[in-house]
Amino acid sequence: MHTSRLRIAVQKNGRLREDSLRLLEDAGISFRSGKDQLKSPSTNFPLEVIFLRDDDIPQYVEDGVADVGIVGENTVAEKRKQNRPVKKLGFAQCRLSIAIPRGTTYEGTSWLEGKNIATSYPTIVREFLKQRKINAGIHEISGSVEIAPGIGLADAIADLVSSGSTLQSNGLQEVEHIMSSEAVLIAGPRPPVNGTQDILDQLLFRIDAVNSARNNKYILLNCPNVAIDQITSIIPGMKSPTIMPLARTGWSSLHSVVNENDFWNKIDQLKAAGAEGILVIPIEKMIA
Ligand code: PRT
Ligand code: ZN
Repeated sequence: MHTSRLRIAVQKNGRLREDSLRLLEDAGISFRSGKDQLKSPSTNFPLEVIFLRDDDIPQYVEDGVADVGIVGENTVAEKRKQNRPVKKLGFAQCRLSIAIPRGTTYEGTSWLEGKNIATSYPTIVREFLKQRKINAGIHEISGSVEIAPGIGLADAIADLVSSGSTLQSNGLQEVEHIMSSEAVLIAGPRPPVNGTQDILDQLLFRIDAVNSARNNKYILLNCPNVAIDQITSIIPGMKSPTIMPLARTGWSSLHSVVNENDFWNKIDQLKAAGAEGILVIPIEKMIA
Protein backbone atom coordinates (compact mmCIF):
# COMPACT_ATOMS: atom_id res chain seq x y z
CA MET A 1 0.00 0.00 0.00
CA HIS A 2 1.19 3.50 -0.81
CA THR A 3 0.59 6.41 1.41
CA SER A 4 2.11 8.78 -1.14
CA ARG A 5 0.26 10.41 -3.99
CA LEU A 6 1.40 11.35 -7.46
CA ARG A 7 0.86 15.07 -7.98
CA ILE A 8 -0.10 15.94 -11.53
CA ALA A 9 -0.26 19.53 -12.78
CA VAL A 10 -3.14 20.28 -15.17
CA GLN A 11 -4.08 23.59 -16.82
CA LYS A 12 -6.54 25.48 -14.63
CA ASN A 13 -8.49 27.11 -17.48
CA GLY A 14 -8.01 26.81 -21.20
CA ARG A 15 -7.78 24.43 -24.09
CA LEU A 16 -5.91 21.66 -22.27
CA ARG A 17 -8.05 21.42 -19.17
CA GLU A 18 -11.05 19.41 -20.38
CA ASP A 19 -9.08 16.89 -22.44
CA SER A 20 -6.57 16.40 -19.61
CA LEU A 21 -9.33 15.70 -17.08
CA ARG A 22 -11.19 13.47 -19.55
CA LEU A 23 -8.05 11.39 -20.07
CA LEU A 24 -7.73 10.86 -16.30
CA GLU A 25 -11.42 10.04 -15.99
CA ASP A 26 -11.28 7.59 -18.91
CA ALA A 27 -8.34 6.02 -17.09
CA GLY A 28 -10.77 5.29 -14.25
CA ILE A 29 -9.50 8.05 -11.98
CA SER A 30 -12.34 9.96 -10.32
CA PHE A 31 -12.46 13.35 -8.67
CA ARG A 32 -14.92 15.38 -6.78
CA SER A 33 -15.66 18.14 -9.23
CA GLY A 34 -15.32 21.80 -8.39
CA LYS A 35 -13.95 24.32 -10.83
CA ASP A 36 -12.47 26.79 -8.40
CA GLN A 37 -10.34 24.30 -6.54
CA LEU A 38 -6.56 24.63 -6.72
CA LYS A 39 -6.05 21.00 -5.80
CA SER A 40 -8.21 17.98 -6.26
CA PRO A 41 -7.34 14.59 -4.76
CA SER A 42 -8.67 11.53 -6.57
CA THR A 43 -11.25 9.55 -4.66
CA ASN A 44 -10.08 6.16 -6.03
CA PHE A 45 -6.42 6.43 -7.12
CA PRO A 46 -3.30 7.75 -5.31
CA LEU A 47 -3.16 10.92 -7.36
CA GLU A 48 -3.78 14.59 -6.79
CA VAL A 49 -4.43 17.17 -9.51
CA ILE A 50 -2.89 20.62 -9.04
CA PHE A 51 -4.48 23.28 -11.27
CA LEU A 52 -2.03 25.85 -12.71
CA ARG A 53 -1.56 28.20 -15.65
CA ASP A 54 -0.02 26.15 -18.42
CA ASP A 55 3.01 28.48 -18.62
CA ASP A 56 3.86 27.69 -14.99
CA ILE A 57 3.65 23.91 -15.29
CA PRO A 58 7.21 23.30 -16.65
CA GLN A 59 8.73 25.20 -13.71
CA TYR A 60 6.60 23.49 -11.06
CA VAL A 61 7.50 20.11 -12.53
CA GLU A 62 11.22 21.01 -12.63
CA ASP A 63 11.04 22.06 -8.97
CA GLY A 64 9.22 18.89 -7.96
CA VAL A 65 6.17 20.77 -6.64
CA ALA A 66 4.28 18.56 -9.11
CA ASP A 67 5.68 15.11 -10.03
CA VAL A 68 4.28 15.26 -13.56
CA GLY A 69 2.27 17.70 -15.66
CA ILE A 70 0.25 17.94 -18.85
CA VAL A 71 1.24 20.77 -21.23
CA GLY A 72 1.72 21.43 -24.92
CA GLU A 73 5.07 20.51 -26.44
CA ASN A 74 5.21 24.17 -27.56
CA THR A 75 5.25 25.29 -23.91
CA VAL A 76 7.93 22.73 -23.01
CA ALA A 77 10.08 23.95 -25.92
CA GLU A 78 9.58 27.62 -25.03
CA LYS A 79 10.20 27.37 -21.29
CA ARG A 80 13.33 25.19 -21.55
CA LYS A 81 13.02 23.87 -18.02
CA GLN A 82 14.45 20.54 -16.91
CA ASN A 83 11.48 18.49 -18.06
CA ARG A 84 11.48 14.94 -19.35
CA PRO A 85 8.74 14.20 -21.90
CA VAL A 86 7.22 10.92 -20.74
CA LYS A 87 4.34 10.38 -23.14
CA LYS A 88 2.60 12.14 -25.99
CA LEU A 89 -1.11 12.28 -25.25
CA GLY A 90 -2.71 12.68 -28.69
CA PHE A 91 -4.76 15.84 -28.10
CA ALA A 92 -4.35 19.63 -28.51
CA GLN A 93 -2.56 19.13 -31.81
CA CYS A 94 -1.39 22.35 -33.40
CA ARG A 95 1.62 23.87 -35.09
CA LEU A 96 3.71 26.95 -34.44
CA SER A 97 3.96 28.83 -37.71
CA ILE A 98 5.12 32.12 -39.12
CA ALA A 99 2.44 34.05 -40.97
CA ILE A 100 2.58 37.26 -43.01
CA PRO A 101 -0.08 39.46 -44.62
CA ARG A 102 -1.91 37.65 -47.42
CA GLY A 103 -0.95 38.77 -50.89
CA THR A 104 2.66 39.43 -49.89
CA THR A 105 5.16 37.56 -52.06
CA TYR A 106 7.26 35.28 -49.88
CA GLU A 107 10.33 33.75 -51.43
CA GLY A 108 11.75 32.01 -48.34
CA THR A 109 13.11 32.80 -44.88
CA SER A 110 15.29 35.62 -46.32
CA TRP A 111 12.05 37.63 -46.54
CA LEU A 112 12.19 37.83 -42.73
CA GLU A 113 15.61 39.57 -42.71
CA GLY A 114 15.31 42.91 -40.92
CA LYS A 115 11.60 42.43 -40.26
CA ASN A 116 9.71 42.49 -36.96
CA ILE A 117 7.95 39.33 -35.76
CA ALA A 118 5.30 39.42 -33.04
CA THR A 119 5.04 36.24 -30.96
CA SER A 120 4.38 34.71 -27.55
CA TYR A 121 7.19 32.22 -28.30
CA PRO A 122 10.35 34.37 -28.39
CA THR A 123 12.75 31.56 -27.41
CA ILE A 124 11.59 29.13 -30.08
CA VAL A 125 11.43 31.84 -32.75
CA ARG A 126 14.89 33.21 -31.87
CA GLU A 127 16.32 29.70 -32.22
CA PHE A 128 14.54 29.18 -35.55
CA LEU A 129 15.97 32.44 -36.92
CA LYS A 130 19.45 31.76 -35.54
CA GLN A 131 19.62 28.37 -37.26
CA ARG A 132 18.79 30.08 -40.56
CA LYS A 133 21.13 33.02 -39.91
CA ILE A 134 18.29 35.53 -40.21
CA ASN A 135 18.38 38.79 -38.28
CA ALA A 136 14.87 39.86 -37.35
CA GLY A 137 13.35 41.72 -34.45
CA ILE A 138 11.16 39.79 -32.03
CA HIS A 139 8.29 41.63 -30.43
CA GLU A 140 6.99 39.58 -27.51
CA ILE A 141 3.27 39.89 -26.85
CA SER A 142 1.18 37.60 -24.72
CA GLY A 143 -2.14 37.49 -26.54
CA SER A 144 -3.98 38.41 -29.76
CA VAL A 145 -0.75 38.08 -31.70
CA GLU A 146 -2.68 37.79 -34.97
CA ILE A 147 -3.73 41.44 -34.93
CA ALA A 148 -0.12 42.75 -34.75
CA PRO A 149 0.50 43.15 -38.52
CA GLY A 150 -2.87 44.82 -39.06
CA ILE A 151 -2.17 47.53 -36.48
CA GLY A 152 1.38 48.10 -37.70
CA LEU A 153 3.07 46.50 -34.69
CA ALA A 154 4.95 43.86 -36.69
CA ASP A 155 5.57 42.61 -40.24
CA ALA A 156 4.93 38.98 -39.38
CA ILE A 157 3.71 36.80 -36.52
CA ALA A 158 4.70 33.42 -35.12
CA ASP A 159 1.72 31.79 -33.47
CA LEU A 160 -0.07 28.51 -32.90
CA VAL A 161 -2.38 27.37 -35.67
CA SER A 162 -4.88 24.53 -35.66
CA SER A 163 -7.71 25.03 -38.16
CA GLY A 164 -6.11 28.12 -39.73
CA SER A 165 -9.32 30.15 -39.40
CA THR A 166 -7.76 32.78 -37.11
CA LEU A 167 -5.07 33.51 -39.71
CA GLN A 168 -7.70 33.50 -42.43
CA SER A 169 -9.95 36.01 -40.71
CA ASN A 170 -7.01 38.29 -39.95
CA GLY A 171 -5.80 38.38 -43.55
CA LEU A 172 -2.65 36.37 -42.87
CA GLN A 173 -0.98 33.49 -44.75
CA GLU A 174 1.13 30.76 -43.18
CA VAL A 175 4.64 30.73 -44.65
CA GLU A 176 6.86 28.72 -42.27
CA HIS A 177 6.12 25.74 -40.06
CA ILE A 178 8.39 26.02 -37.01
CA MET A 179 7.21 23.04 -34.97
CA SER A 180 4.31 20.65 -34.46
CA SER A 181 2.87 20.22 -31.01
CA GLU A 182 0.46 18.12 -29.00
CA ALA A 183 -0.22 17.65 -25.30
CA VAL A 184 2.52 15.72 -23.52
CA LEU A 185 2.99 14.29 -20.05
CA ILE A 186 6.22 15.66 -18.57
CA ALA A 187 8.21 14.67 -15.49
CA GLY A 188 10.94 16.49 -13.61
CA PRO A 189 14.70 15.95 -13.74
CA ARG A 190 14.91 13.87 -10.56
CA PRO A 191 13.71 10.28 -10.28
CA PRO A 192 10.36 10.06 -8.46
CA VAL A 193 10.40 9.27 -4.75
CA ASN A 194 8.34 7.28 -2.18
CA GLY A 195 6.51 4.92 -4.44
CA THR A 196 5.39 7.58 -6.88
CA GLN A 197 7.24 5.75 -9.70
CA ASP A 198 4.87 2.79 -9.21
CA ILE A 199 1.88 5.10 -9.33
CA LEU A 200 3.25 6.77 -12.46
CA ASP A 201 3.76 3.36 -14.10
CA GLN A 202 0.15 2.44 -13.34
CA LEU A 203 -1.04 5.77 -14.73
CA LEU A 204 1.00 5.29 -17.93
CA PHE A 205 -0.37 1.77 -18.36
CA ARG A 206 -3.92 3.11 -18.09
CA ILE A 207 -3.22 6.02 -20.46
CA ASP A 208 -1.94 3.51 -23.04
CA ALA A 209 -5.12 1.44 -22.66
CA VAL A 210 -7.31 4.52 -23.09
CA ASN A 211 -5.39 5.87 -26.07
CA SER A 212 -5.25 2.54 -27.91
CA ALA A 213 -8.99 2.17 -27.37
CA ARG A 214 -9.55 5.69 -28.73
CA ASN A 215 -7.49 4.85 -31.82
CA ASN A 216 -9.23 1.56 -32.56
CA LYS A 217 -12.71 0.27 -33.28
CA TYR A 218 -14.25 -3.14 -32.82
CA ILE A 219 -15.56 -4.42 -36.13
CA LEU A 220 -18.05 -7.24 -36.83
CA LEU A 221 -19.05 -8.43 -40.27
CA ASN A 222 -20.56 -11.33 -42.16
CA CYS A 223 -18.73 -12.96 -45.04
CA PRO A 224 -18.79 -16.05 -47.21
CA ASN A 225 -16.32 -18.63 -45.84
CA VAL A 226 -14.25 -18.42 -49.02
CA ALA A 227 -13.47 -14.76 -48.18
CA ILE A 228 -12.21 -15.41 -44.62
CA ASP A 229 -8.50 -15.57 -45.50
CA GLN A 230 -8.57 -12.39 -47.51
CA ILE A 231 -10.57 -10.50 -44.88
CA THR A 232 -8.23 -11.75 -42.14
CA SER A 233 -5.32 -10.26 -44.04
CA ILE A 234 -7.14 -6.90 -44.26
CA ILE A 235 -8.11 -6.76 -40.55
CA PRO A 236 -5.72 -9.06 -38.66
CA GLY A 237 -6.77 -7.55 -35.29
CA MET A 238 -4.76 -7.89 -32.10
CA LYS A 239 -3.82 -11.55 -32.55
CA SER A 240 -6.20 -12.82 -35.19
CA PRO A 241 -9.93 -12.33 -35.82
CA THR A 242 -12.62 -14.38 -34.07
CA ILE A 243 -14.64 -16.43 -36.54
CA MET A 244 -18.06 -17.90 -35.76
CA PRO A 245 -20.30 -19.85 -38.11
CA LEU A 246 -23.60 -18.26 -39.14
CA ALA A 247 -26.77 -20.37 -39.22
CA ARG A 248 -26.67 -19.92 -42.97
CA THR A 249 -24.36 -22.55 -44.50
CA GLY A 250 -21.13 -21.31 -46.04
CA TRP A 251 -21.14 -18.00 -44.10
CA SER A 252 -19.34 -16.75 -41.00
CA SER A 253 -19.33 -13.81 -38.64
CA LEU A 254 -15.86 -12.31 -38.23
CA HIS A 255 -14.85 -10.01 -35.34
CA SER A 256 -11.68 -7.95 -35.22
CA VAL A 257 -10.13 -4.58 -34.35
CA VAL A 258 -9.38 -1.83 -36.84
CA ASN A 259 -7.29 1.31 -36.51
CA GLU A 260 -9.13 4.62 -36.80
CA ASN A 261 -6.55 6.07 -39.19
CA ASP A 262 -7.06 3.61 -42.02
CA PHE A 263 -10.64 2.81 -41.16
CA TRP A 264 -12.41 4.02 -44.35
CA ASN A 265 -9.77 2.56 -46.56
CA LYS A 266 -10.21 -0.83 -44.85
CA ILE A 267 -14.00 -0.66 -45.15
CA ASP A 268 -13.69 -0.27 -48.92
CA GLN A 269 -11.34 -3.24 -49.10
CA LEU A 270 -13.68 -5.34 -46.93
CA LYS A 271 -16.68 -4.61 -49.12
CA ALA A 272 -14.68 -5.50 -52.21
CA ALA A 273 -13.68 -8.78 -50.54
CA GLY A 274 -17.35 -9.72 -49.99
CA ALA A 275 -18.05 -8.50 -46.42
CA GLU A 276 -21.67 -7.61 -45.57
CA GLY A 277 -23.52 -6.29 -42.53
CA ILE A 278 -20.47 -4.48 -41.19
CA LEU A 279 -20.88 -3.12 -37.63
CA VAL A 280 -18.31 -0.82 -36.05
CA ILE A 281 -18.34 -0.29 -32.30
CA PRO A 282 -16.23 1.96 -30.04
CA ILE A 283 -13.85 0.23 -27.65
CA GLU A 284 -13.68 1.47 -24.09
CA LYS A 285 -10.27 0.15 -23.01
CA MET A 286 -7.69 -1.86 -24.95
CA ILE A 287 -4.88 -3.84 -23.34
CA ALA A 288 -2.56 -5.66 -25.72
O1 PRT B 1 -4.24 30.81 -19.09
P1 PRT B 1 -3.18 29.89 -19.59
O2 PRT B 1 -1.83 30.54 -19.69
O3 PRT B 1 -3.16 28.60 -18.81
O4 PRT B 1 -3.62 29.47 -21.08
P2 PRT B 1 -3.16 30.00 -22.51
O5 PRT B 1 -4.06 31.09 -22.93
O6 PRT B 1 -1.67 30.24 -22.52
O7 PRT B 1 -3.33 28.70 -23.38
P3 PRT B 1 -4.54 28.11 -24.23
O8 PRT B 1 -5.54 27.52 -23.31
O9 PRT B 1 -4.99 29.05 -25.28
O10 PRT B 1 -3.72 26.95 -24.99
C1 PRT B 1 -3.11 25.94 -24.25
C2 PRT B 1 -2.38 25.01 -25.21
O11 PRT B 1 -3.29 24.46 -26.15
C3 PRT B 1 -1.32 25.64 -26.08
O12 PRT B 1 -0.10 25.86 -25.41
C4 PRT B 1 -1.18 24.59 -27.18
O13 PRT B 1 -0.32 23.55 -26.76
C5 PRT B 1 -2.60 24.03 -27.30
N1 PRT B 1 -3.30 24.50 -28.50
C6 PRT B 1 -3.77 23.69 -29.49
C7 PRT B 1 -3.58 25.77 -28.86
C8 PRT B 1 -4.25 25.71 -30.09
N2 PRT B 1 -4.35 24.42 -30.45
C9 PRT B 1 -4.70 26.94 -30.71
N3 PRT B 1 -5.27 26.88 -31.79
N4 PRT B 1 -3.36 26.95 -28.24
C10 PRT B 1 -3.79 28.09 -28.81
N5 PRT B 1 -4.43 28.13 -30.03
C11 PRT B 1 -4.87 29.49 -30.50
C12 PRT B 1 -3.81 30.22 -31.29
O14 PRT B 1 -2.95 30.92 -30.42
C13 PRT B 1 -4.64 31.15 -32.17
O15 PRT B 1 -5.05 32.29 -31.43
O16 PRT B 1 -5.98 29.39 -31.37
C14 PRT B 1 -5.85 30.31 -32.44
C15 PRT B 1 -5.64 29.57 -33.73
O17 PRT B 1 -6.58 28.55 -33.90
P4 PRT B 1 -7.21 28.27 -35.35
O18 PRT B 1 -8.04 27.03 -35.16
O19 PRT B 1 -8.02 29.46 -35.73
O20 PRT B 1 -6.04 28.03 -36.30
ZN1 ZN C 1 -0.50 30.11 -21.09
